[in-house]
Amino acid sequence: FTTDSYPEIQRNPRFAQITKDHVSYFQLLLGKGSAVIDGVTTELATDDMEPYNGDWMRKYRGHCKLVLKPGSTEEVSKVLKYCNDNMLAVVPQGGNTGLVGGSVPVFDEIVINTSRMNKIQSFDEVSGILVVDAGVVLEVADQFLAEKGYIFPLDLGAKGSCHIGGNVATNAGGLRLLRYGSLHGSVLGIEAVLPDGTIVDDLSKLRKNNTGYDLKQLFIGGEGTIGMITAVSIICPQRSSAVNVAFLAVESYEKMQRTFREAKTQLGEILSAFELMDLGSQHLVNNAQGSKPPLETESPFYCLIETSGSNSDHDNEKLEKFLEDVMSREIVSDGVVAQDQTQIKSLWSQREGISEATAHWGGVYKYDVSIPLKDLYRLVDDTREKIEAAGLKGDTDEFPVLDVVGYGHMGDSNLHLNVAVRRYDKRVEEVLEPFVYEWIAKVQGSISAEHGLGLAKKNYIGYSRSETMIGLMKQIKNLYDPNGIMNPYKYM
Ligand code: FAD
Ligand code: 2HG
Ligand code: ZN
Repeated sequence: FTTDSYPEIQRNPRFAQITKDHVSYFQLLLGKGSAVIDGVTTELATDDMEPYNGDWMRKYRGHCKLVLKPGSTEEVSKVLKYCNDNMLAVVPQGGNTGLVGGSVPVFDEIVINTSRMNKIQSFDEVSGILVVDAGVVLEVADQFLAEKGYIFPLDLGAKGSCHIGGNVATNAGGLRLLRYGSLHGSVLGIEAVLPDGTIVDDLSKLRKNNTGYDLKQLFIGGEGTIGMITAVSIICPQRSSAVNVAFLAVESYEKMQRTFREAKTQLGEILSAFELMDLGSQHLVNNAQGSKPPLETESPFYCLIETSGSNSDHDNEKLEKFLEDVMSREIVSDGVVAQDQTQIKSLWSQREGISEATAHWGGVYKYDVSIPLKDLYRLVDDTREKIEAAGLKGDTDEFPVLDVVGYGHMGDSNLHLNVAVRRYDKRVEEVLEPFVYEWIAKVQGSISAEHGLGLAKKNYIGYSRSETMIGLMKQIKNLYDPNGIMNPYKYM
C-alpha cells in the first residue's frame, strides 16, 4: 500500500469512536454472520479486515474495525439511522473494485457492505426491465439476463466482483457505453436510504416519468456521499445473437480517428464497442499474461471493434466489407477477425487485461480522463516526454517508470493514461501532478470520465468544475447528509 496513513487529512473529531455498546446494537439488529469485527471488544472473534480496508489496487488502506452486512433495506435504514444519531461515519461498499480509493475507509469509518443484499427481485420479459438488490454481482445479473435473451447495458473488466449498487454509485461507463448509453439513461429507478434512515422509494419501472425533479440521478455517480443505494431498476436491451470482434493495427493516432469515423459510418447500428490500445499497453498485457499478441507485426496503435446485431450473415458481410475498405485505403495496416467464442474472449483480454497488467510490476498511476477526440492521445505523448525528460523512465531497475501507456473507450472520448512503475516514487508524482490536471483543464476535458472522484481526485475537482458548481454540490451534500457521516474525506 502506498497510502495507509494520510498525514494531510485529519480525522474529524466530531465522529465517535466505535464502542462495545455500538457493536452490541449492530449484532442484535443484524444477527450472527452479518458483522466482521476486529478489536472492538475482546469477546468477539477477530476476522480479517484486509479485504474491506484495502482497495483493488493496493493503493489505499483504511483502518476500520467494523464491517456491517445488512440483509435488507430496513436493516440498512436502521443501521444508518443509528450511525447518524451516534455520529458514526460510514463507507458504503459493494465489490470494492473502485479505482479512486472511494470504497475503503480513510480512518475507522464503519464499512456497510452490500454482499448480503444479492437478490434479483424481478424481470419483465416483455419490457426488459430488471429490478435487483444493490449487492447483485454484475456478471450474475448478466448471466441471468443471457438466459432470457437480454443483456445488462453495462460491461466492464471487474464484472465478476463489482456490485450493481457500486456500478450505479460510480456511474460506471465501461466497454459498451457507446452502444447502450450511460446509466443516467438506463437506470429507471433507485431505492436508497438517507443517513437519517429515510427510505427513498423511487424504484420506478417507468421509461418516462416527468413528475418533478429526477432525484435518483443524484445517487448515480454520488459515490455513497448522500445515501446508500439498496435497489436498482434498469432497462436492459435485447441480447444480440450475432457478435463479432475485430482487432486492428493502425499506424498513427490520426489514422485511428479515421478508422473510428469509418467504423461509425460503415458499421452503423451494429457497432457496439470501439476500444483504443497503444503498443506499450499491449506489451504490458502480453508480458504480464505470458501471452502472444494477436497480430504478428507491431504497430503503434490497435483498436478492438465489436459489432452486435441480429443477423449473422448481414453483420459478417458488413464487417468484412469495412475491413477490406479500410485496409485497401491504408487506414488500417493489419487486422484479425475472431472466428469463434474463444478467439472473441482472447481478443477482449488484450483490452480488458490492461488495467491489471499495468500494476503488475509494482504499481501504477492511473488517470481516467475525458478529452476532445482530436487531442486525446496527445496527453500520453506529452506525459511520456515529461517523464523521460525527468530521467525517470528506463528498462532497468534503477528507473521507477517502466512505461507511460494510453488506452480506453475511444468511442466515448475516454482515455486511460496509466504510468506503470516498478515502485511508487514521489519524483514521479511531482512530474504527473498537477501537470496532467492542468493539461486536461486547458482542453476543457474532465479529470474523471468514469471512475469518479473518491479520495484520489477529491482535491482536483476544481480543474473540471467551477466554484458555482462545487458550491451547489456542497449544498446538496449538506441537505442530504447534514452530519457528513456518508463516505467522509472524499468527493469534494
Ligand atoms: P465499490 O468499489 O465497492 O465502491 C465504489 C464507490 O461506490 C465507493 O465510493 C462506494 O462508497 C460507493 N458505493 C458502493 N456501493 C454503494 C451503494 N450501494 N450505495 C451507495 N454507494 C455505494 N469503471 C468504469 O467506469 N469502466 C470500466 O471499464 C471499469 N473497468 C474496471 C476494470 C477493473 C479490472 C476494475 C478493478 C475496475 C474497473 N472499473 C471500471 C471501476 C469501477 O468503478 C468499478 O469496477 C465498479 O463500478 C465499482 O463497483 P463496486 O461494487 O466494486 O463498488
Ligand atoms: C478500463 O477501461 C477500466 O479498463 C480501468 O476503466 C482503467 O485501470 C484503468 O486505468
Ligand atoms: Zn474504462
